Amino acid sequence: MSDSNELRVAVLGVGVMGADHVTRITSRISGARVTVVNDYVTEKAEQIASQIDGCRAIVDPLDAIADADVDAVVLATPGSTHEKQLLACLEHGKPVMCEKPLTTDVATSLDIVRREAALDRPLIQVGFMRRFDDEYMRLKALLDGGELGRPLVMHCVHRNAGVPSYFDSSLIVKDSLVHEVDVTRFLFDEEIASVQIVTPLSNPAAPEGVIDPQIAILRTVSGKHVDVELFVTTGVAYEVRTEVVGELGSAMIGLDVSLIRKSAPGTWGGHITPGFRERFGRAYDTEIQRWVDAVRAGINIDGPSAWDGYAAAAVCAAGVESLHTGLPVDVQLAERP
Ligand code: ISE
Repeated sequence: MSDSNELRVAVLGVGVMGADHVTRITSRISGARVTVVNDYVTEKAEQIASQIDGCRAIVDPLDAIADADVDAVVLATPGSTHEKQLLACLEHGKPVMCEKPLTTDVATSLDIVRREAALDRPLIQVGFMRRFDDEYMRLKALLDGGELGRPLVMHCVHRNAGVPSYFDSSLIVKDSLVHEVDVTRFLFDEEIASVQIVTPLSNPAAPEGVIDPQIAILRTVSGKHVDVELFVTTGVAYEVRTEVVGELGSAMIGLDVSLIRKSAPGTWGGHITPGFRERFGRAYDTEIQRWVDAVRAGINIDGPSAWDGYAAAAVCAAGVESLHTGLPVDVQLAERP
């Protein structure tokens, strides 16, 4: 760490999420500063570095990880590059906050889990930000407190106004459903045993060949049922709702109820958050602040681990298989190291 005891962070990938993290660390997070940025669009990295005191752009991501001015790494690069970059972080002993996915397939995710397990302490945290959202934290506390009795069923809605042009049907599982996969594991503290993807009539506004909406049905090991409506081309706004039904009652979050306005002629209503950065902005702040604090304290992670990233990948792989067959598919999970 630097003389000022501030954590010196490299942010790799300064597209939408990475640039957001640079702003977050520079202006809202205490105890950390961005000393290195990297992006395959080198001009973008240089332009961002030029706006931050003491920050440099480094062209090669592996050089950025190894750099002597870097104590810890935020990975917001495309998922296909994560495996190599995570291995470099493990090799150099640098704590890393890795945006999902851990890697793009189950085998390489498991390999990362095993390699990390061979070290004396964890280095990898995975960016499932919903665990840091106030509403999800309150729901978790309610469930853990036992006031709803045993949870039996969860209904979820996950809608996006639109998605990038590279999105295909399987990314709706791997990039969108993955959040409800993690939420299920987080709220219920158990693994998911099987996944089924049901495909209703497709939205005519969805790009050619993209099956949207999709309904995911998850069954946990103890038999809890979770259903998720995934609809990523609504053209409306960002909607993420979660309702848990337990033996003694139910609880719902994500109603977007902030200011309700009533006005002539006889209308009332409010605003829906446009996208995930607005809806989960505070959760991202909490996630990064807690990660910075954990790294500075030498604990390195305070949130979802590499195992959580691997388990989510295993569930999504079963989901993609079910997308092709329409049948429930059992999740294959390795022994936890
Ligand atoms: C995106 O990558 C996210 O993480 C968003 O939270 C999710 O709503 C969206 O569907 C994903 O593509």
